[in-house]
Amino acid sequence: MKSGKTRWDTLEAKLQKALTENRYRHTLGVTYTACALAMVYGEDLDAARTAGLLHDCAKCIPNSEKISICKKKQLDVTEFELDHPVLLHAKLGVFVAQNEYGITDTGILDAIRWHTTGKPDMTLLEKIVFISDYIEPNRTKQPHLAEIRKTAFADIDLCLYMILKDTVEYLSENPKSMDTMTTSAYEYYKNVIESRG
Ligand code: DGI
Ligand code: FE
Ligand code: FE
Repeated sequence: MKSGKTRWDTLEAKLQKALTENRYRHTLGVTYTACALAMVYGEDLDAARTAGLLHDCAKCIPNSEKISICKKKQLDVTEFELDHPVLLHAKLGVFVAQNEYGITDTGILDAIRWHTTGKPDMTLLEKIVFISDYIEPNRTKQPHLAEIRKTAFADIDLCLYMILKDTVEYLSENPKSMDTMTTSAYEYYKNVIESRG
């Protein structure tokens, strides 16, 4: 007799073990937010769901271990990322998603890769995961959340710009900690919005 377990059950059970309770709750929040955005903008639902579930799969690995895995596996990380381990879980997440969760879809892997900093000219899936990470219902601390949440479902590029603007502002208290990709993502979407006229 079949167990009735779907691949979602298996994936969720594995993630629940790899993450803290709060991180798992956040992960589910990102996942259903990503699914809702995929419905609005016509992204593949299974891809959005998988990327949402896995975006923080490396987040709960202790920082020292994050750094040692990156070095041991010769992952292409910058000195800047090694100095700011908060940034490492995105790149390491790609490695973990490939090696521990069997993900081969490059669109999903790229959405995991860019979910923290964003980047210029993101794919729809990259945008969906980046935005969902910021607006999922368990988030409470960021400014302008109500407006940003509403905009996510109405104007996706404007929403990206709003998030990147607030992120750059938040990080500018400590400008040396800003990754160049965060800055270029912000500049890119600022230009997209301003060139609309
Ligand atoms: O992993 P999460 O907590 O769900 O979210 P995340 O992957 O977006 O990481 C959150 C942190 O990343 C948030 O505090 C802002 C920070 N961040 C984004 N861009 C940069 C950055 N931190 C640094 N140091 N530099 C950046 O360019
Ligand atoms: Fe993250
Ligand atoms: Fe996250």
